[in-house]
Amino acid sequence: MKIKKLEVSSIQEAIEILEREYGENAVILSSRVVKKRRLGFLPIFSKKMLEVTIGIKEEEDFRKEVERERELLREIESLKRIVSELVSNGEGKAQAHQKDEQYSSRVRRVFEKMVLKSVNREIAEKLVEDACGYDLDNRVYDFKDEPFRSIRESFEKNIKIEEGFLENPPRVVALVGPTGVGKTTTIAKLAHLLKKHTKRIGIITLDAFRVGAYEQLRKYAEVLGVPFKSAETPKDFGEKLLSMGDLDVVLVDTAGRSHYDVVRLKELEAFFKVSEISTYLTIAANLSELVMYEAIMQFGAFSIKGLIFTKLDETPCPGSIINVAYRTQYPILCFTTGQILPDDIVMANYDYLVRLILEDEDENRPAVELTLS
Ligand SMILES: Nc1nc2c(ncn2[C@@H]2O[C@H](COP(=O)(O)OP(=O)(O)OP(=O)(O)O)[C@@H](O)[C@H]2O)c(=O)[nH]1
Ligand SMILES: [Mg+2]
Repeated sequence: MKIKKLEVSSIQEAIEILEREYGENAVILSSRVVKKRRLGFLPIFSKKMLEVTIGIKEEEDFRKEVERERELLREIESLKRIVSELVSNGEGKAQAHQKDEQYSSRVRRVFEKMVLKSVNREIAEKLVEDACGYDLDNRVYDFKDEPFRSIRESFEKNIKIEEGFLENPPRVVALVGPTGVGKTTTIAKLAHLLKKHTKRIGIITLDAFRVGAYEQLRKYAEVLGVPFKSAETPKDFGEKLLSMGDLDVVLVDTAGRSHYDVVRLKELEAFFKVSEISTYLTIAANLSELVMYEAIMQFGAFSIKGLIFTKLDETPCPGSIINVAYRTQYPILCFTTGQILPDDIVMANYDYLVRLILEDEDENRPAVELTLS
């Protein structure tokens, strides 16, 4: 990719030049405000301009891009199917199911609980099916073992969890995701846990423009006594990563991007080309499931390694977590359960996941008639 700098008065102007002169062949990599002297020899009368760094793609980039876009299209197609399933799932509820009587009453109760917690009916059915075996004496399908253990076994088969992260973390870990989902807070919580596991860590923020966001993490890094840096351009980022080369793990915080803001997402993508980075998509559990899939589609360009679900304390329907993890087969790294630093975090594990779905936090909720379908 060839790099070129443009001096413009607004980002809009840069986008217009890009579209006019390079069409699809160029992307914005970074931008910064610079002062230009109107009279070269006088320091006054300076004017603020925007210096925009653009990357112009070459043939090799195109080949990779086409491959990536194809991959993305395949993912979009599969996600579209999921969305239409989601929409039609409501209709399916009315259908009686012949299999109903084939299951023991305790299996049906577990199934009902899953659906109440928003696990998709078909996924819930698959999860209970994998937890059951045929009981010849009673002529029904029943759990192979005690219910909790059987469901746990089925979760192990159907849902991926990233294990061993604290003991053996990737070298560079970045959190991306929509605005305000809790990326910065989660970085701070992970930093604390990694430190407890005697890892030598550093933190880099790519969100240096917003003073509040920068200060929030800087102070926390200071409390933990870990090196903290910010990077404003991909090149700068590469250098900062190199300067932290002797550490076990570098945590990278990114500014929240609306997943609808394609230009800013492209900008962020440029940072992720400087090194091998394990990228985790952070999603708030209280978002609607459709918005979760939209975020997965848009951030898909980052080669997502795994998922982080935040704000579990703010949703009565954690079933969406199961649905998303089952359908995407991305491993879950961790959950966050509140605003308190550093405690409100749980590294993903199957026991926790099963409790999340099967435990009643509100036994007084009126019972809802559901059948196993
Ligand atoms: N209830 C609850 N609030 C959380 C949780 N995690 C983060 N928050 C809150 O969510 C708000 C946003 O958190 P941040 O960590 O700044 O989110 P962010 O994704 O870094 O935000 P941007 O950088 O602006 O995109 C803050 O008020 C956090 O305290 C959680 O697990 N539960
Ligand atoms: Mg943040």
